[in-house]
Amino acid sequence: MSEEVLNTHNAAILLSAANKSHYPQDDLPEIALAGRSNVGKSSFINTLLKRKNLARTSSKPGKTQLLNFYNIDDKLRFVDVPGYGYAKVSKAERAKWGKMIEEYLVTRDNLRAVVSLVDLRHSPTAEDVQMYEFLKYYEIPVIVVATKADKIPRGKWNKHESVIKKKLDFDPQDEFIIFSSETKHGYDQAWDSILSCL
Ligand SMILES: Nc1nc2c(ncn2[C@@H]2O[C@H](COP(=O)(O)OP(=O)(O)OP(=O)(O)O)[C@@H](O)[C@H]2O)c(=O)[nH]1
Ligand SMILES: [Mg+2]
Repeated sequence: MSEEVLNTHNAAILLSAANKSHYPQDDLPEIALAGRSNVGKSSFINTLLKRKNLARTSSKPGKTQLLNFYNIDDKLRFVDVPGYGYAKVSKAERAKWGKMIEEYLVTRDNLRAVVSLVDLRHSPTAEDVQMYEFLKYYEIPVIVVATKADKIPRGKWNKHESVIKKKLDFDPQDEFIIFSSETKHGYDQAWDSILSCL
């Protein structure tokens, strides 16, 4: 369990970066959070760190514009990646976003795994599929977290999981976690998977 390995209370935002020149320069392992805007990336970080508002969450999508690096007990970092798929974003902004994410995912030696968040309620979007394919192509370890599980009855979880896996062409070697930031369902499994990637 996480508490034996890391003091998760000792967590704080370290810096925000738009490009490589701003990334922290050391060799601490990093876990990045990727997913559609509003899927619950920041909430996932807050839940894992048992904090209400360390990573800023909002009901207004498209808020996180930079890569936000969170230091966890000087042993690990979470990197909150701005969400994709927000409609009210210009073509130019979208291209800039793509470059920023790609630069981080492809060149960052510290990166140990990407937590790819999808919404358990819905079939993955084209961009969700694209992100998963991208990670597989670059052989970046990926943990798929299907969140907002509290919003559908437990009896339907399996069916929704199957739909998501099918659409993603999910690799059975990867971890798939049903999660809720509301109920904390999946908390232990999420920490176990993350720690096993370090
Ligand atoms: N019911 C429920 N609501 C959630 C859950 N996770 C996140 N939310 C809500 O969904 C909204 C968006 O959550 P965020 O964590 O800000 O999403 P994000 O992926 O960081 O969004 P961007 O930073 O815009 O990309 C907020 O209103 C959260 O409270 C969950 O597991 N269950
Ligand atoms: Mg966010």
